[in-house]
Amino acid sequence: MKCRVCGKQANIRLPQYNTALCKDDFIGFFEKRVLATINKYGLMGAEDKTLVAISGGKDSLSLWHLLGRLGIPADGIYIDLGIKDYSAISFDKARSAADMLRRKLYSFSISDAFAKGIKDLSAIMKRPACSLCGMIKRYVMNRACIEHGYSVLATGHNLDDEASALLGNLLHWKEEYLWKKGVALEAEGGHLAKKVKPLFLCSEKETAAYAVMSGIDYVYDECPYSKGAKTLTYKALLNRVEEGSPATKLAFMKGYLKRTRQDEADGEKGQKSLCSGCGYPSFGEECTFCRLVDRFGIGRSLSFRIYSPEPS
Ligand code: Q46
Ligand code: ZN
Repeated sequence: MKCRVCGKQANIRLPQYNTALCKDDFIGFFEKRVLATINKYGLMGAEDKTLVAISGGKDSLSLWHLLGRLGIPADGIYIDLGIKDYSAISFDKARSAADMLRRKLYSFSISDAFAKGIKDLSAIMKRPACSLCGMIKRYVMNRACIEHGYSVLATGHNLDDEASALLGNLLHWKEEYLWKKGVALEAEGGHLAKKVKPLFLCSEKETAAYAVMSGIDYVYDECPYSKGAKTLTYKALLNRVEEGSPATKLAFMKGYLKRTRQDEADGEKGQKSLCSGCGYPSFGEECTFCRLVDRFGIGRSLSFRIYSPEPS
């Protein structure tokens, strides 16, 4: 198998593009495609200040690294879920990336804030760990953006994440979420930072290959609570379809983006009010995060640790 660009031995086969590439040409190809997504969908511009959601895994660290290579300055934010070894190792990887990129890393610890890790917190709240974790992460990261002057929050969601989530929403006809899975969600009235997904059209396999070929040191283990998640079943299903018909996932999500109706994605904006506790958008009198902190009798101000690598 030869590299389509230089004719040397290829390191990766990409049936969805009907091509095979060597390491260097694959890295260039991947970066160009992400840049094309950023430009095509106007994800971030020179005037933006970007914060990247870092989990310590391949997607988020690849994204952070790649933005650096593209000359797009971005700091990182890490949420410590209080899952013993997994959280400690993940934070380590995030900090090493901050050192390498010479960028700031904000962190927020659930255990410090609530004196409980996500598992105990979910048991007390009688809410699945992932649902609670998602709510806390969305809230805390958005607040970090607003309080620290970042206009854009970039996440490492990849094609497989998005396609499996969309399939799940379609299978269960969750119409309220159907049009909210786009590549960007615009900012709102000084309360919500813009959310973007630059890896939206890159598969999990490509992102993993980019991380390995670029020498990015990431945490290999998945979060222990991801096991058994329905999205994994949908991912496996889509991969089987993809094996027989390469590029199906890409066509599925490109078709979705063409049909995304911003008015529907924005539909909820008008229905939201502002939380009486924190002033951030909420569906009720008080937002879910404020109800959570109230339950634990802790204050509403959030404390972030900021890790700033020494300038080189
Ligand atoms: S939601 Fe669930 Fe993930 Fe949170 S508890 Fe782990 S698996 S990290 S994206
Ligand atoms: Zn609130």
